[in-house]
Amino acid sequence: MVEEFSLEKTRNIGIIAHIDAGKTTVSERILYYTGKKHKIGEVHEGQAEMDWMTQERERGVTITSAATTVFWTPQGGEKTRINLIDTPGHIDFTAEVQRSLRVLDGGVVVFDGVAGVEPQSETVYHQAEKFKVPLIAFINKMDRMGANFYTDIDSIHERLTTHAYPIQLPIGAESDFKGIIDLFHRKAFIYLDEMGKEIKEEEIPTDLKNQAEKFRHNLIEAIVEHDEKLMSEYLAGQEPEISELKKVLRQLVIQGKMMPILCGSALKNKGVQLLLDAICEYLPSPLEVPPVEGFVPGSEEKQIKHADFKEPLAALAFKIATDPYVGRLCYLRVYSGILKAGSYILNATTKNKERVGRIVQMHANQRQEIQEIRAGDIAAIVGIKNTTTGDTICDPDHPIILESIEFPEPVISVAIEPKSKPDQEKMGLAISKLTEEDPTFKVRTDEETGQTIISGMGELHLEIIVDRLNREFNVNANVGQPRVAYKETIDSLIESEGKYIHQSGGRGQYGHCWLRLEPLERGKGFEFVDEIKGGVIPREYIPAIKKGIIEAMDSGVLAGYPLVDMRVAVYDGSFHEVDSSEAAFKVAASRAVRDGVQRANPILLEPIMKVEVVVPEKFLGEVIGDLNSRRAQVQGTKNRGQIKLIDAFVPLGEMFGYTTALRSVTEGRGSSTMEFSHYAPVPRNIQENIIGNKK
Ligand SMILES: Nc1nc2c(ncn2[C@@H]2O[C@H](COP(=O)(O)OP(=O)(O)OP(=O)(O)O)[C@@H](O)[C@H]2O)c(=O)[nH]1
Ligand SMILES: [Mg+2]
Repeated sequence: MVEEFSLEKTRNIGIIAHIDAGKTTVSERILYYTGKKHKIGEVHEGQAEMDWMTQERERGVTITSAATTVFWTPQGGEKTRINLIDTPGHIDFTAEVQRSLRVLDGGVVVFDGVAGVEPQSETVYHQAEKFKVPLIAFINKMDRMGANFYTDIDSIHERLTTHAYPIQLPIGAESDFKGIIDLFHRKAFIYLDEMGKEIKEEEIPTDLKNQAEKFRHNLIEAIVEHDEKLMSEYLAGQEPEISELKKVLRQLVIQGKMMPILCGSALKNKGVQLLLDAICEYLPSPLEVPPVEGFVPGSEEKQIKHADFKEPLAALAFKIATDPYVGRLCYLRVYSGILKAGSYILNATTKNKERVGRIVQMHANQRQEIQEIRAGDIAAIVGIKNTTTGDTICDPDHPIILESIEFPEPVISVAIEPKSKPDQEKMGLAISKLTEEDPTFKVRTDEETGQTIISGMGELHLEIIVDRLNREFNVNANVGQPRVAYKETIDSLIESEGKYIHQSGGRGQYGHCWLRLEPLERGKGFEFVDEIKGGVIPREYIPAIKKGIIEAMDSGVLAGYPLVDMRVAVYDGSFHEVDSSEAAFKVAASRAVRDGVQRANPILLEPIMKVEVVVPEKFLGEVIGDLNSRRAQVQGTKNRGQIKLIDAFVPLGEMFGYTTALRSVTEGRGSSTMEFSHYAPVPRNIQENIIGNKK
């Protein structure tokens, strides 16, 4: 039986950062110091418990976020239960970060003590901001050669927020990194043993006293500014009680107005206990975050749900995983009420009623059976069939739909061909399981070539999928070269008639509709509008018309890429008492779309990537020249010491092989990162080429 915990003493937190900042290493230390594990597993030795997938262990990279639950009693505080999610840093797995942030109450953003704020840490920081997830910062790797706490702080101020204040300072750096100063209490903690368990508390070293006083002063001034009572004490020359200052800081963190900065070295076992203290001290409990909002299904009526066991159940499914032992696992964050094993629930998104089988608490890929999940908690249910990521699970008598989770569109694709007939069968099943798990993994059939095309967020993402198909699902397949996932859209408004009429003897076919196709803003996807009045087309055929439109949009007229960013309205048509059918209207609508798109100035869209290149100054000219030849729009350059940062937007199609090219131009000293930004029209001449190649 899992201990019951008051909500006040519960934390739901995520660890987020740029790739390789040390998130998993920090998580492993958390498992160790909280006593969940007695031995530390290292990422680079393929032993980290939170990186449990074979592919993660082989590559030393986190791919899927892993959850666990630990207990920690902070200095001078009460035992607290922490639900922790370790997220991946690689941009290809950004969906894992997004879905985690959507259900978490707080986060720790980890920085590399040498590199400071890196592009992906900027991205996750802004995602956290968007989901209103308060953060504390942990500057890790203080033991590494070149680690510099103070330039890291500058980079946080410059790139993320000026409202970030250290509450600790490091003692020494690089191989001399010895301990940590607690600014509030004016204390130094010196780590004596390798495992970081013997800690000596002492005076701040003399040579750091001035520095510590300066930062302490800044911290306190920043805090009292937000509290009138403390401010007047402070102005009267009296320093407020530390407990009072911490209380205000806690509120500021929770409101997203301030980010405390801590430091340490996870690998060398320094600073993690203090980080755990800070998680309990400054990050919110489920009671301290705004209640979740939703609406009553089928209406616009808003509803809020408080973190309260007594309210009706409301929960969000944020992750589906296939477990080799128990089958389909559905991870839930319960916002209100209690979900009990064996009870009946409503999936308000799909309107399905289902019975909850077993409930399990997850620790990486291990499960512990529990009887219920309470408001404010995270756990998984086993054996639920018709629920996917983003669905709301609720009390059948009190339906509510919570805001779903939005995911980015896949930008890269490969053709995949099973080697034999049995492989073909297995592949279909495997792909449908994988698409259930991963909302950024899509599959479609190319109408012209008949090939199966899988798309994802990047080359690594697809490589991992193909590897899983092979090893987990035993599918042997040939895989093509990665290609850009283009899209098609229209550039002008058009009206289009679609007919499917056969009336020669016996029961005929009669479907007839008029559609208006209209371009939508980039990224808006597809909108369907029903403008039929006076029953020119009977109600029951409208869903079939919508289906026909969606089917036709699967494959555009230029080169067979999916059509997006279109509003389609059905505004007229006719029907026949006997001969009309859903099938006939579906075909009519598909025809109207195909014909209309031809005349509506179809254009090809390509993914544009936000690229950051880091190079030593002397290569700047050459690197920019090379970027320009790749149709880049260089946004600007910045200095970081002797190093230059170049920001640019570059079409994905021009970025294949860039890492290698950059390395050869910069004698191996340049590096780059990219992430998807938006879709934009392909220039005419290049469009011709792409279409030509496809054909
Ligand atoms: N020197 C030093 N190395 C560290 C420290 N923390 C982590 N590392 C190393 O950095 C590498 C990456 O660490 P991970 O913990 O896998 O980083 P991550 O942020 O989880 O990476 P992804 O999940 O792939 O984004 C590993 O080789 C770690 O051993 C540290 O404090 N000091
Ligand atoms: Mg990791």
